[in-house]
Amino acid sequence: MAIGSREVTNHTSQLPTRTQVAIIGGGPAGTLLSYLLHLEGVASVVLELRSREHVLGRVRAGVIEYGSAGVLRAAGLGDRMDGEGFVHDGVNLAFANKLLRIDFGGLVGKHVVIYGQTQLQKDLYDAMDREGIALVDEAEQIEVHDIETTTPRVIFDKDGESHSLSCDYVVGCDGAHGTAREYIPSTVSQTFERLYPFVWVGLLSETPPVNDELIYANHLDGFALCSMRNENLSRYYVQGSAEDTPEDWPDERFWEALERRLPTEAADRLVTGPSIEKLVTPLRSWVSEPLSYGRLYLAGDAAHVVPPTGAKGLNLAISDVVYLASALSDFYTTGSTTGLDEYSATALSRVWKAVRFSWWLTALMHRFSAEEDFDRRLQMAELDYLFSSEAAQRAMAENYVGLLL
Ligand code: RFL
Ligand code: PHB
Repeated sequence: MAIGSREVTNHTSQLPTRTQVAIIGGGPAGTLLSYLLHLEGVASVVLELRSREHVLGRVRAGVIEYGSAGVLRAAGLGDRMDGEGFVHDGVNLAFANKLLRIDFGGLVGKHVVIYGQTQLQKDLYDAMDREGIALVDEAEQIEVHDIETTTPRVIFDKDGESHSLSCDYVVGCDGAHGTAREYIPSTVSQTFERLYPFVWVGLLSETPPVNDELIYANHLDGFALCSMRNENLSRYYVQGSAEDTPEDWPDERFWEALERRLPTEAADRLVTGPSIEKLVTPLRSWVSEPLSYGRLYLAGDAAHVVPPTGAKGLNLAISDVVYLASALSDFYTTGSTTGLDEYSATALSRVWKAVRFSWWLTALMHRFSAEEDFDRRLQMAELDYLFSSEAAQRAMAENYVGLLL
């Protein structure tokens, strides 16, 4: 069978040829969507470019918002998160050698859960396997066809043969470097972007965390963040220059920079050790609108990227797919497309609030090289205001634990 210019070579394989929802990308957005759809009785197939080992090897997010944790529990995916994750009732901001604790519990009566994205991804794969939900890994050369019709199809290569999957809907969950969004015509789609002139250098080490809650530090040398995965696994980040590579940050340089940027009371407790992982990640805010076109929908990093400062990326992926699963389930149970028609606007309204919060926290906590005295004074005034105003702290707490879904 020829589709476009491509020949579908395999007619006999065990791979599915028809489903209700074809999902491109098997990260948290794609796999959670497939699982939520399964709970609603909707069939899907996930097509993932990489191997499972590769996906599980990516060290990424660590903070699960209050509402996201609720979604995972309601879906029956919360057991290991609740057993092995850490509930954090607050977060700390450091400035001028002082620590300010933002007390989530006291200010907004909520918390976040510290649980690695890698662990959540493993839980999602396990749940899919248990329920027999189809995931095709190492699916290459994915092309999407006929999204302007009611019978779209996706073709892809697996083990050197081309396959065709026909479906009712296609969802692009293929992350920031994916291609699904390119099927939305440029006459329709618009992107909004803000680049930041620095990177985060991240280090993972088998050492006890310096603090039992996260610390975000503003220092004249640059930003620093202390996070964790468990009692003996620390995750630290320091701000580096835009052109830095991991080789520019040998362990000694990293630890020295981190120690200097923390308030003395924390720095004195810092336990250093060899890094077991080091990464450099650029910071940007980026949104592609709209999130749908014809029968193609976008969710997660495929549609929007935020700087990690607010810990929002994974949480936005979760809220997008919650909206989308509910809209698709409505369609299959009642025939109504209202939820699907409104998906883009509904999701974008939440996305932009997280874009704003991540931008605000990034601007507040980093050292901008071209920073003028005026901008630095503004940063200091805002931090001073946060340190002294309960109203300002409540607004920060409300955003950090996550706005309502
Ligand atoms: P992912 O996780 O990138 O998954 C996309 C999947 O699609 C696959 N793919 C394709 N598959 C088929 N065909 C193609 N052509 C494909 N192209 C790509 C990829 O292999 C991949 O498996 O996107 P998703 O699912 O939308 O999830 C988004 C989150 O991963 C991301 O937002 C977070 O990791 C961001 N993030 C954080 N988010 C938080 O909520 N809290 C945090 O504390 C937090 N910390 C972070 C972070 C991201 C970081 N980095 C490295 C960017 C810390 C860091 C350092
Ligand atoms: C992490 O633990 O990796 C982490 C925590 C908070 C952030 C970003 C990353 O804002």
